[in-house]
Amino acid sequence: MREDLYLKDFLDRDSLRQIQLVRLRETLERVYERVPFYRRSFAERGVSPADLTCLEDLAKFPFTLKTDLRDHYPFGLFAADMSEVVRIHASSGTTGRPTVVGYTQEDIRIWSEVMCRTFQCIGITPDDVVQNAYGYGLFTGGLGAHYGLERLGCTVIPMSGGNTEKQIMVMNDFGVTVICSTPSYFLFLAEKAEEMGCPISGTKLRKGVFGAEPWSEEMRQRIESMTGIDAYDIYGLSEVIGPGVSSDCEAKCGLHIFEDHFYPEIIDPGTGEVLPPGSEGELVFTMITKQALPLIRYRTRDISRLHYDKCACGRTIVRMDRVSHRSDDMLIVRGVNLFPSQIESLLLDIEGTSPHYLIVLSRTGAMDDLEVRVEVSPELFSDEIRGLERLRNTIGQRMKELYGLSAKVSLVEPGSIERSVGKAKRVLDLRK
Ligand code: DLL
Repeated sequence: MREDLYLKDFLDRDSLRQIQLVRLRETLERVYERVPFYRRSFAERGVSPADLTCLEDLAKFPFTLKTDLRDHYPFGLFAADMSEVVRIHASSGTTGRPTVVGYTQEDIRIWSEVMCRTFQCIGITPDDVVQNAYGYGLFTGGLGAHYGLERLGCTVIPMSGGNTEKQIMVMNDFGVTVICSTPSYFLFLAEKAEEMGCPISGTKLRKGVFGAEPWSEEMRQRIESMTGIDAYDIYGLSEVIGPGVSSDCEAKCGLHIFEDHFYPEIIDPGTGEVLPPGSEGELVFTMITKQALPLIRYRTRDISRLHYDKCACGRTIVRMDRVSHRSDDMLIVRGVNLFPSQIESLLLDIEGTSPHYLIVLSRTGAMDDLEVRVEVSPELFSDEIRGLERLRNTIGQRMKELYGLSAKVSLVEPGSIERSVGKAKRVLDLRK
């Protein structure tokens, strides 16, 4: 146990707010002095760091968008000299240039601290043998988790993603007790382990640290019942630090934000107005201790809620709801707004489906076509045709009842939907 780091999650809220205010002021001054973009955007808003007298004053300051990072590609928003920058990571968007982020030595120290606190939240100890199957490389998952695990004192196995058969061999032979990966990759791994005749339930694995992509509560339950492990959600994004922004605790009732480093707000994505605690809206973060790339009011596009009441685990730091969708992943099908996560919850609530699915959108003339492709369980697939017919009708009916949409439901063979080693692709939109 890293008592020194652990205690930071239990500060009384007044002291925490005091710390946040001091750090926020220092950060505003830092970017104002060092980053021409911020000097300009503050001036356009008619504000300067001196206008911050309390935390709520942050609402007067302008937002930072992903496009601002792209426009200043690669290092234009850095607030540290390149001689102080010791690491670069990048996240590849779907189009164009990647978003580039940088870290000083101190940033790396803080990143390992928040990752260490993440693992402590989940109940991982130095006795654990941890298989880190997040990708090592420009993606922040691999190295981010790695440094945190070492700081905690665990035995880390730096597997990275892919090479699934070897992952299963290592898991068995090295007595792995914890795995870190995307939830979709873990499902793939569990399936492969079953095929190889060494199911996860027969290993020492007890906990999974899953994140980097949206996954539903229904998916958590499926993973836990299929494999017998405890599944935890961790959240983060490269622009803020990587993984280590927030984490489930053992009470599993929201993710604790390490708010002595990342100051959160929830805004109305339409108007930009700050919403009161408990409201659903877009998460915005200001990094109050980062040196190389402290972004002010960064708009994540991730939708969540903040809860300031004390958690059952005793932690006082704020909790956020799991991110089930982003403001920009909403599908509009024949005028109906729908998120992929809603389809995931619907599918996994029905017996006989497997957690592998794909949403395919296409167009015939002016009409949108929605196809929900889902793998069925092997037992059902080899069953008589009537069972499949019943399942297809149930899914179709629920789609109509819950979302008012008719969809073509395709029940496909186990293993036929493409598996990913990193973030899963759940939507294929052929309309564009
Ligand atoms: O995915 C960092 C990370 C690595 C988080 C490992 C957790 C574990 P990016 O590649 O920059 O960084 O992607 C960030 O992924 O804005 C969310 O939309 C999504 N995301 C990350 N974690 C979760 C999660 C990493 N637990 C983007 N639930 C974010 C839902 C998540 N979405």
